Amino acid sequence: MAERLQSRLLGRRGELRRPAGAPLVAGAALVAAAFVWAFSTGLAGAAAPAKAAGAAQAPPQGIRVEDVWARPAKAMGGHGDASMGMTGAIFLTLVNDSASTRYLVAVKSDVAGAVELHETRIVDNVMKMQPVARIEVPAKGRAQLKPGGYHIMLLGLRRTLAEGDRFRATLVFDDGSELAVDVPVEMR
Ligand SMILES: [Cu+2]
Repeated sequence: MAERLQSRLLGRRGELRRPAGAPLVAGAALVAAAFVWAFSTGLAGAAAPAKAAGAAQAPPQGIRVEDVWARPAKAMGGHGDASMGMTGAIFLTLVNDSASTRYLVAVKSDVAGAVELHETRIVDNVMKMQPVARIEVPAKGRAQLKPGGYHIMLLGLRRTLAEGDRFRATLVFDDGSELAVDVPVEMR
């Protein structure tokens, strides 16, 4: 089915390509191709077993996740630029029982084209989000990712996150360790 869609889109790109509209058409074709790609990988992801993502890294020592959830995100909903596609956010609390400070440095998930660590700050009475390189989880302490503060931003969602859905995300720490979490989509 994905192949059929793709050839149809490629055919359409061929028909539409003409010198006058070349840049615009190329852009539209790129967007269309991205949709097909997201659609086909979404199908593949649904069919493949969860462990197909590759060799598992060692889990972080003494780190656990509490209270993880993601906001429902519909097509064209959420915050962000519509040209980026749908956006979503994951919130959680990281608990560090070890004597070493750990840093969350990245998150991976098949549901989004890109995943970033973000911080929401009030600047001159305006709420702004900005990417951060890492989030500290202090030794014998915790880091709370919550609305209005740190969060995990899902950019270019490949599917709608409906209330009651669950999806997989993998947290990556500064020591190379990884922790897979099962994220429920909840309305809070
Ligand atoms: Cu954000």
